[in-house]
Amino acid sequence: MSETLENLLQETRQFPPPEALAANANVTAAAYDEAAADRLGFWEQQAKRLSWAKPWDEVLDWSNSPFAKWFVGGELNVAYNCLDRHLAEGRGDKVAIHWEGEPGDTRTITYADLHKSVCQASNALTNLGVQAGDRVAIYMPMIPEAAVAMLACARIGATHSVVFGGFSVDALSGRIQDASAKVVITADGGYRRGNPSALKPTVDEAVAQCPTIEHVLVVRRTGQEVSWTDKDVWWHEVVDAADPHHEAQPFDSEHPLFILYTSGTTAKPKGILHTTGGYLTQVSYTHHAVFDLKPDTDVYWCTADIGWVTGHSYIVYGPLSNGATQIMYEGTPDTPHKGRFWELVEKYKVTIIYTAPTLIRTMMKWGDDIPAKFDLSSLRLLGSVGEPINPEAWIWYRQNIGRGECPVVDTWWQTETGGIMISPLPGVTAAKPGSAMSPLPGISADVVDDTATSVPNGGGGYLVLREPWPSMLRTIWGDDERFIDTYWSRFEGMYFAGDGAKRDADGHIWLLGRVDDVMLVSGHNISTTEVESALVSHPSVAEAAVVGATDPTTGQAIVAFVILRGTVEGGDGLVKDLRNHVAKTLGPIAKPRQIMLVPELPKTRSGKIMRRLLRDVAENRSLGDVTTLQDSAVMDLISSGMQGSKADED
Ligand code: 6R9
Repeated sequence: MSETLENLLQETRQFPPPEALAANANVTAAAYDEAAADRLGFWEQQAKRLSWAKPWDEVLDWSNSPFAKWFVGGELNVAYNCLDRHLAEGRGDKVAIHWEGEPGDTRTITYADLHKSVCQASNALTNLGVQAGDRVAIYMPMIPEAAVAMLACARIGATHSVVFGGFSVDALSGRIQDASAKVVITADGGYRRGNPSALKPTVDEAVAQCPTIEHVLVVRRTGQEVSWTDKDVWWHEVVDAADPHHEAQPFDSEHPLFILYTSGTTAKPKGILHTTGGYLTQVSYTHHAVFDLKPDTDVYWCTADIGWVTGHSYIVYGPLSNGATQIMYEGTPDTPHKGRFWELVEKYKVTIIYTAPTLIRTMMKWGDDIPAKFDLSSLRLLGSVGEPINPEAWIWYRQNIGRGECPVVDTWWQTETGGIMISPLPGVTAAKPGSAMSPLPGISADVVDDTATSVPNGGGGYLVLREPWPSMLRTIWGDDERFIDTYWSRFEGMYFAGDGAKRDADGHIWLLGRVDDVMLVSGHNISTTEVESALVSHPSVAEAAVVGATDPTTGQAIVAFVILRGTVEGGDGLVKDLRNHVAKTLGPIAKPRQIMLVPELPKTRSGKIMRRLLRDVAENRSLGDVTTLQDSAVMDLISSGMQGSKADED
């Protein structure tokens, strides 16, 4: 990307917080002032929301940057903070998790129940020879035992590495080997799309390539037949029989809590390392601040999988440290019907939901009539994470899920940042649809140009973080050099996130997608996000992905892949209409050369659009690696459609 990113999309709608929410908000505008006046003092205040066995001597040691130490010398136990503390305060009978299996089986788990299971699992892991500092791989469906396994590791100081339950043998064995894990915790399988989906065979194959694994701890979920080796032990035999008493030992604030791998598209996955005190401080505070959680009355639901950072920070550690009551759902949103999510909101009277733009756009495609069938009146706050949310999807979410009343918080962060960094505060911010708005109190985010100079309002460039933050990654597991090269070498003294962003006329931040995806059309840098948002603002469009394809006259030309809303019919007339709509919304420079109407888009398993594959299609190349794709058949569908279409030039 050269100097700046073009700033094409204008959005003037703005939605102030509901008065009642603002009047009772957990966090008010004063937090911005306090943090601005004394950033470290502010984070110290937030750390005090937790229970520490030993206080820290120093808030931040940045002398060996970019290797940070937060709350230096302090000691705490993460599981104690998520469980024992609530029991000690008389909240043992409060529901921690309303779990719903895909087939409709349910479990209600109180904080006392969860504490007991975690203590038993801690003792069982200790009996299997796991000690503080050892690594444990977790490869599980979305069942309560996944959270129990993570918390048990945290409790005994073992570092967990959760691997998404849909990943392949190679992905699992590569991650086990990289971290030299000693134990894998898994299940026979889980339910997905109405059927049991096996996990154990993948683990068996992976473990055969991983000599460091001493034991495999297996939860029985589906009852599928499994083959058994002498390393395997059943969870119901060793955990359920274990002593329910376990004294949590405090660990150093910088003790490694977990490794989570981010899969770049081609390179070897990076093992992002998070530690104890700073991580818990920030995820706990941001969950309290951004979701305005009232633990006594709210029913919170984050729809992410535990295999992603969102599941770590906003299913397990943030909500449980705050004593939340939450929903955990095993399956897919369309099983057995497309209203399953809204049925669950109605059933459990969910008040706060946190989901991804991909899901919101899928719901738009399925049609407004589906959520309209359910009573969603319990909802009071809606969150979004994972990709830029197009303004029209934001509005759809607020109108159709939030009755036109609920604030929407668009939260920007990454596996590497550990917790939310840029987001509205629901009781303070008058949010604009499509904007993550402002850095949270205590966070120094900026948008800079090529020379690391802040861009003025109205300009676009690179999103950077200028100051360290408590839940920042500490390194890439086993590769400090790569940590420095990847994140700290593009701009001197700053963390570069890899995302493009712009600042609007009021200084609010808009995420514009990965800088690798930025298109260069006749000398203009155009963000994929803005063109996609312009397409989604057409009433016929539910979802869009755009890429820059090599073009003899303009350098790159914009090629768009579009999914229509439920009942809309495609055709040449519509395609022409869409191209004109983009030109009208963003200017002629952004008019797509070509628009393909497609039934699906290629997405990663966490729901992010894989533009790389679409670029291959648009440039008629053979497809690269598709193993991280959610559904590889999608690409065949798109490629075959593409061959039949001619470049549709003006
Ligand atoms: C939490 C998570 C991180 C990347 C990030 C950015 C994109 C996430 C976003 C967003 C625009 C938001 N991203 N949230 N883009 N607006 N609210 O998703 O972590 O899986 O590591 O992905 O996701 O591109 O850099 P992770």
